[in-house]
Amino acid sequence: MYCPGSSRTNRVAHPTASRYFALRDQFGDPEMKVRSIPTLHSVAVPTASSTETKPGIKIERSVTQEPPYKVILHNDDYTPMEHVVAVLQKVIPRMSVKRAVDIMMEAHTKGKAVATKCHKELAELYQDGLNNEGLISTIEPD
Ligand code: TYC
Repeated sequence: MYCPGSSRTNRVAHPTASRYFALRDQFGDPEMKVRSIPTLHSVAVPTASSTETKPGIKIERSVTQEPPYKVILHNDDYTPMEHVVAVLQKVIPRMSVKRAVDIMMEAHTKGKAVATKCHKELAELYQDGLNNEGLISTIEPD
């Protein structure tokens, strides 16, 4: 959601947040694109668009050729589980408590878990966000 000047969006204080906003200004809001396009990897720079017409409604869709990346969360022996869940929710948009708990438990029991999949630049942003909050994450091509 683009809300210029909104008090909810601090554009300078947090390095991860300000990089997010810079990317969003450059490419548009990835959250909006996910909502409007029902494909998994459609959060990057639109490289094509199509216009579909239903009675009285025009739907513009964009698609991307960006290759998908996995953001992988790694277990550690010291971070409290509640912190892991809170950080996942803070850093990754639309992360529900249930999904965050599932990801945290998978990392806890198996050593690692895929936190999300997205295009490379966004994956790097999420990796930085998780690691800056004390978690261990890596990215790799899907
Ligand atoms: N293993 C941690 C604990 O027992 C919890 C934890 C889960 C830490 C997942 C990191 O990615 C992680 N407190």
